[in-house]
Amino acid sequence: MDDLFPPDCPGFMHRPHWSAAEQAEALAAVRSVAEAAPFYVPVMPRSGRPFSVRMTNCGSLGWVSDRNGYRYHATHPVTGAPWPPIPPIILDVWASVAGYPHPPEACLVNYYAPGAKLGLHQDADETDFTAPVVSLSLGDDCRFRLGGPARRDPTRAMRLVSGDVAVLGSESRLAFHGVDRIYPGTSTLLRDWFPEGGRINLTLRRVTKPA
Ligand code: MD6
Ligand code: FE
Repeated sequence: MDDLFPPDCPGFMHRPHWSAAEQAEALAAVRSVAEAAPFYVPVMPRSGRPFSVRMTNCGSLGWVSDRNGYRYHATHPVTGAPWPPIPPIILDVWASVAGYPHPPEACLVNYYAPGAKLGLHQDADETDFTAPVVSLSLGDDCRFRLGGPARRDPTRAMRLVSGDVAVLGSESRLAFHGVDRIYPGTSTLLRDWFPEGGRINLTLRRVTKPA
């Protein structure tokens, strides 16, 4: 069943957040991030198989994947430069929905071209699981899949649309999740930047325990 706002997933929250004007402003900020830190094609640990999603980051730490594994790193794997700061409009979302008294350190920026997807995974490379992961969507709709803390747990699908926020916190912090597919042509927001459209997802995370 699609399009559920699951009532029975403690710690999971999904709702519209950014207005159309805010989405345009956020997209311009993300575009500036990608000018300083270009999208690159990450590869899976061991196999070296490329992701279909392109990635970049902002914040003091960025999430990277290469043949050696997944980790957080302070610099871009291709340019070697520090990641640009997280734009204020994105930090504001964390401040209003995270319920966590310290700022995020990492903002992973994923770009999905129309055929891209992201397999079922857990966000478990952080050391502070008391902070939620806050996710924002811009551009085309997608089908997001959410399960439980074990890979074999049943999953449900829901549609994330441009401007939505989704939060994985408390009992849902380590829930498996992924993106089954993009629905091409459902948004014009990215048109001036990516003529084929697609979707951008931002995931904000606290990586280290605050001192
Ligand atoms: C995406 N999202 O929406 C991928 N992770 O493109 C994630 O992997 C994710 O939405 C942690 C918390 C929320 C998420
Ligand atoms: Fe994730």
